[in-house]
Amino acid sequence: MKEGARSPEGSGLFFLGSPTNMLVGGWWRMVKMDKLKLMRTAISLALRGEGRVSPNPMVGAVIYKNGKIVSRGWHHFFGAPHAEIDAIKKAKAPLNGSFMFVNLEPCCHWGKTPPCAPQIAAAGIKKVFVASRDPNPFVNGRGINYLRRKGVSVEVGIASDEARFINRGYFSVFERKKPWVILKEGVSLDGKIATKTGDSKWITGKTARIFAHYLRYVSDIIVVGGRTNRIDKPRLTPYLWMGKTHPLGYPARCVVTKKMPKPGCLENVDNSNRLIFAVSGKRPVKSGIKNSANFEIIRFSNLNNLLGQLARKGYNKVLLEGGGELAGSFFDEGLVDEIFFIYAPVVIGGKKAVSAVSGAGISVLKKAASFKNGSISRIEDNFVFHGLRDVHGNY
Ligand code: AOF
Ligand code: ZN
Repeated sequence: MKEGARSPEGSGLFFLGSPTNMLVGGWWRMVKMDKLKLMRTAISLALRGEGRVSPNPMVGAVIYKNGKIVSRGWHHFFGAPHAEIDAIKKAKAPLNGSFMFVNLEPCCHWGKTPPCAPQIAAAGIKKVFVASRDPNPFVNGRGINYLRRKGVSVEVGIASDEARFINRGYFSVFERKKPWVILKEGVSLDGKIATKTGDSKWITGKTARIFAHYLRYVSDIIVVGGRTNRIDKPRLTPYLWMGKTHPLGYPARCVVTKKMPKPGCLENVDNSNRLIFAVSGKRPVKSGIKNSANFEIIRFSNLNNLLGQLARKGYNKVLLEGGGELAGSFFDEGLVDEIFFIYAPVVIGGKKAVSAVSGAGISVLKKAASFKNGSISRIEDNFVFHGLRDVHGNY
């Protein structure tokens, strides 16, 4: 099958095992192996690492033998064994002649952990189904070639769109040299994020806010504008979401501002999540605050340049959380990839009330940022619009 193509449902016809197997296991095991379903199982295992593996990708692996799944593995957290090794280690019986389904090409390089491909070959796995190549230049095709050289067949491309989507931040950093940018807005029906006096707590309901914290949890860095930071003093941590912590203290936080931070304006530096002040302009840093393990001041020339710096620091997925100026600037530069607009059933009104998106805006409608694959879901009284910018072909 062509790399990158979707596989049709149940396309794999495999005759598994010997006649004895047929008698022991039932005739149905001989009939077909549903490759798409097995790959989707691998993808759902990968998602168990959500919020804990970045900047690594989420990876899941299924081992299938004699018509059934004999082991399941995933990359649990950053620095932990890779999915394939987790699955191989958990298997209770020899794996010779088995099939592996994994959503990312097995690696063949030494990172924090040893390479997976040699261990797959050594386990006697006969064929590996890979959803997508690993864009990491240390891997990118070499894992597949290694396996083939060792006599393991490899088929690439099953559910590749789904596999790329779950790791869209990871793919974005390698392919576009910038993180994937998600904008989250909690808005009134008339598109306001605060009243004319600046009152903004809270527009959306409690459960919708828990969902917003889930979005924080699965992001690598949360970005806000300087004004929002000064006025709202948001903690920018997923404190409403009860997920296990990330070994590197993700999500980090980033305040994008024109003003150098002054000592005393850093209420939110006092916890373990890293805080970056990104100050526009190139002049050398003079702020009276020293960089530390948890705090850093960086300079940037434009937002694209800022995103490049964040990608190089290991942040694959950026969550923008306001205010309207910041969201507007990202739209003006065409840098928003995905949005979650959470609408509360209220109207705020007022010319001076703060809009969700300001910036320069556009002058003709055909230039409006539009979204594809939009979906609407309901959280209690709130409605969430989720969409991807329609410029993306492949995520
Ligand atoms: C896999 N399976 O489960 C993952 C892979 O520092 P390390 O050893 O954790 O290696 C990180 C790199 O390994 C990462 O950048 C990506 O290329 C690959 N991730 N590969 O075969 C996995 N997490
Ligand atoms: Zn690996």
